[in-house]
Amino acid sequence: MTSGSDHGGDGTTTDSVHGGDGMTTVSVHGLGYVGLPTAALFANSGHTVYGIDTQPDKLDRLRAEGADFREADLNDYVDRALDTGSLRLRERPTESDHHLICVPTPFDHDRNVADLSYVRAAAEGIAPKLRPGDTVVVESTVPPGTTANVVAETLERNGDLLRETFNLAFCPETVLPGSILDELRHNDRIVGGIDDEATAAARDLFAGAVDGEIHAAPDAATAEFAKLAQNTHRDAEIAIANELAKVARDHGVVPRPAFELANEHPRVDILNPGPGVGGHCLPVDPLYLEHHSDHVDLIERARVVNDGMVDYVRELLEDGLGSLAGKRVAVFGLAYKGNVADTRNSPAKRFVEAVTEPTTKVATDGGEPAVDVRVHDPHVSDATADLHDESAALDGADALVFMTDHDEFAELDPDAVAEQMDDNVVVDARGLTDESWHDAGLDVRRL
Ligand code: SAJ
Repeated sequence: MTSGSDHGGDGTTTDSVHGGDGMTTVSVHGLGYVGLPTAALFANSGHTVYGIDTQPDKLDRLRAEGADFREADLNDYVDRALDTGSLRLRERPTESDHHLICVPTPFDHDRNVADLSYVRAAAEGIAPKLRPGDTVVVESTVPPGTTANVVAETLERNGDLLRETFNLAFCPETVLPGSILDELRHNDRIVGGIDDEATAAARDLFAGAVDGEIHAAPDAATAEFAKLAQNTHRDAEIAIANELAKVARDHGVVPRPAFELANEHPRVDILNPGPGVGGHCLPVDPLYLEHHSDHVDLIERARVVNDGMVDYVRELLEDGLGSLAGKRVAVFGLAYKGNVADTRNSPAKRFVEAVTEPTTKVATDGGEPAVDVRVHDPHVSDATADLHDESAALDGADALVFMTDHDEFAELDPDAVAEQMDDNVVVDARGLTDESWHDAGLDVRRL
């Protein structure tokens, strides 16, 4: 696809005038899986949007091939914005009425802090282009206080304006891999500015583009905290489900049917147990709360419980097989959750490492691992992963472990699976099996 949208070169131009019909210019800094859909959202809402990314390769690919999300409707949505010229790609910041910061904020595990270098770099780039009355909105997940301190100071230090003269707010992204477009358009949003004017400016901007309600926070730090609280709460809820699942099994009770019954109570909603929590949000966001607080306790325990599920799944496998030595294990699912291709922080990846780590290897003449792990994931095309197709993974396997709840796995025929396997151990960490798997002669251990 050739985008007619971007003859403009590198963005050193100042072609960002207010649209005559009241629509404005919006710059989106960082065209990742949040930034690019966000840029398309504003472009398809009548704004002229500059999509800014420091990686020229990414921009070239986008211009040539369009978007390549695993959601066809989202690709069409982005490509439409590129084709009509309402979304223009740039390598460097340009003047704009609004600037949205959508860059990554990874956790720096060595220093035990959020890595804000990309946020700082984006603010440094915006500062010289900022005009009085312009609005800057941080969407990247950040520790409370970042917008009003780090971002405000960076903008002031690198430009000519004092914070009173521009609007600065935080509005957390809400996209859910697998249904990005739907969530982007319909979710409620929270906005919190460094003053009331900034809150109002950010609220008006988002109100014009999303169908959901816009909730004004008293300030930016409250909005930042609310975002972290959402994912921290979910992580802790999954942790209680995981702990209850282990306790249930200790009592000889299969967890999920017990949870379904418990959830009949109007105020009980136990989530699904599983092999742990992956993705780039839930395993990371709770860590951002630890900074500047001595009261983090349960939150930290939840992380430990969820991270420990990989070892628990491995124990279930070892229980079934007796020993892993010399066994062939089919692992179904490498993605961090069902029906997505994303493997970031995936429990499945850690599980594969855990069962093939040196302590479980038995030295052979060739020094090969004694466990033959064959991973199958129809959604993942990760060149670094050693993936097998379904029958190559299953043929002659002693055990099958479900690590991801892809729809394809729920449709497997247990009799055919039993036929293909050598031994009959199945570890189901995702609730994909039912009684018919026992009836097929398989020894199923379920979470
Ligand atoms: N998981 C379970 N049991 C469950 C639900 C999830 O084990 O009952 C696991 C999943 O398998 C996965 C992990 O948790 O490994 C996270 O999956 P998820 O679907 O809960 O969340 P994410 O990380 O894909 O997206 C989250 C969402 N946050 C909340 O639901 C509060 C999403 O709405 C946010 O937009 C996103 O984080 C984000 O960007 O912050």
